[in-house]
Amino acid sequence: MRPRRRCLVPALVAVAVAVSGAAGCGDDGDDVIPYDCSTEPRAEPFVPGMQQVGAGGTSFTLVSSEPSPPIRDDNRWELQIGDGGAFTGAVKVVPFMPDHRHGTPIAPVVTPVAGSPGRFVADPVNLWMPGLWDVTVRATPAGGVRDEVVFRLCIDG
Ligand SMILES: [Cu+2]
Repeated sequence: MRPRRRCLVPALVAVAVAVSGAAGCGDDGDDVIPYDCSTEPRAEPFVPGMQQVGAGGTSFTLVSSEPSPPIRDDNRWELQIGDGGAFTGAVKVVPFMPDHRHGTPIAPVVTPVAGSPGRFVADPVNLWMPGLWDVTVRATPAGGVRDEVVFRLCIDG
């Protein structure tokens, strides 16, 4: 089901509005376009420790979210790449709204957790609009082949 839109703003304009912080369509706290995740069959329910395996065989675990479940706005995610703690390399997190064809104006900063191989923190995961989000987690091991998964989550609002 596609969300009802109270106003039709091209995605780029909506992102620009979000970046500028100006009140506008869907940006003002009192004027959020509502979205009922209980009627969204495409999303996976958020569960701490939820895991997916990429086409290349790499496991991706969404260990935790703060807040939990993720909310509309900034979230801090902890991720585990690989099972054996052997992963070293680069991790990228890319949130995207497939229904609206836009991402997020604030790129998550992904930082390895010292002393915990394969463990990363992504902050902020800025899910700024209620609705369906595809959050791609992409891992490129040092000297290896890139693998990725998509966590498809619904943000109530
Ligand atoms: Cu959107």
